[in-house]
Amino acid sequence: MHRYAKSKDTKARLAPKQKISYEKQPDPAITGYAVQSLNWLRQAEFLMSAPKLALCVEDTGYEIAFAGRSNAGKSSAINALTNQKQLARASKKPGRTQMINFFSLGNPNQRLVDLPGYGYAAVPEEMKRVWQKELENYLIHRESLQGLVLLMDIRHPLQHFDLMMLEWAHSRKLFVHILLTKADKLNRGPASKALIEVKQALKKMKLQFSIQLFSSLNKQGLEELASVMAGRLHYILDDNKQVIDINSIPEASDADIDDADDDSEDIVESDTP
Ligand SMILES: Nc1nc2c(ncn2[C@@H]2O[C@H](COP(=O)(O)OP(=O)(O)OP(=O)(O)O)[C@@H](O)[C@H]2O)c(=O)[nH]1
Ligand SMILES: [Mg+2]
Repeated sequence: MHRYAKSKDTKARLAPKQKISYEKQPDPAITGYAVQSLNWLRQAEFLMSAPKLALCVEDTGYEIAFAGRSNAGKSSAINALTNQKQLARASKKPGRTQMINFFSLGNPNQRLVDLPGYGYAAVPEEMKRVWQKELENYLIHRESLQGLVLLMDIRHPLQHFDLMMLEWAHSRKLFVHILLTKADKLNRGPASKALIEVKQALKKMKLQFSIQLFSSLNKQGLEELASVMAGRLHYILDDNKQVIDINSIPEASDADIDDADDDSEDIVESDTP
């Protein structure tokens, strides 16, 4: 036993020293589209707040609304996503967002919407009734609404109002992407477990919406959310946006065409061993 321990020690001493790198490696799952989408969302600017549907910005173009229970982290998620500290008003006090808040994304026809939370018990009954009615009106009648980002605290997912919202969205074929927020409140293992459990519960209820972990605090899940949203908002990558006016391209002379052929031959030759 003693001899073995000694030889193991010697072995360790003789082994070549390996340099351990602690540099964060880029996640291969993060695509160029996700990165560009995130950059695009960072252009967000406050447009207006409306207390009711009739006073909202013109119902044209595309918008995505952040919905969920009061205090789930909707306003914080919008701030994290847009990399702006106070774009949407977040607060420890539930019931902070009391209007329908619009943010434009580079142009007024692509928008983010921060909705008041539902299910906050401490709001007076009458006020709650009016809010819920306006929220309902918005969800039912808003034509530019392309879908919801539905936030649920990872520690209390699928509460009564969440289920009502999901059932309703499913019945109307409204797109929903779910965020399990405040994922930083759990360690990585329990957070992954919670994600699996919610996925299974949704599957059982035949509510097959996309879902991810998210933390505004740790900036976890921003790229994934950005690419889902950009897709729904019809965002086109800048490269594809370049419109080429065919008439502005001069006709090529015969000499140009000869040269071009020569170039292509060069490339083929250099690639061939
Ligand atoms: N640890 C942690 N706290 C968060 C996170 N997101 C939000 N919070 C906190 O949760 C509280 C509520 O956040 P808000 O973003 O105001 O929640 P909301 O859903 O907009 O709430 P309402 O406007 O009332 O509907 C605040 O104290 C935030 O700091 C997160 O990812 N991690
Ligand atoms: Mg809010």
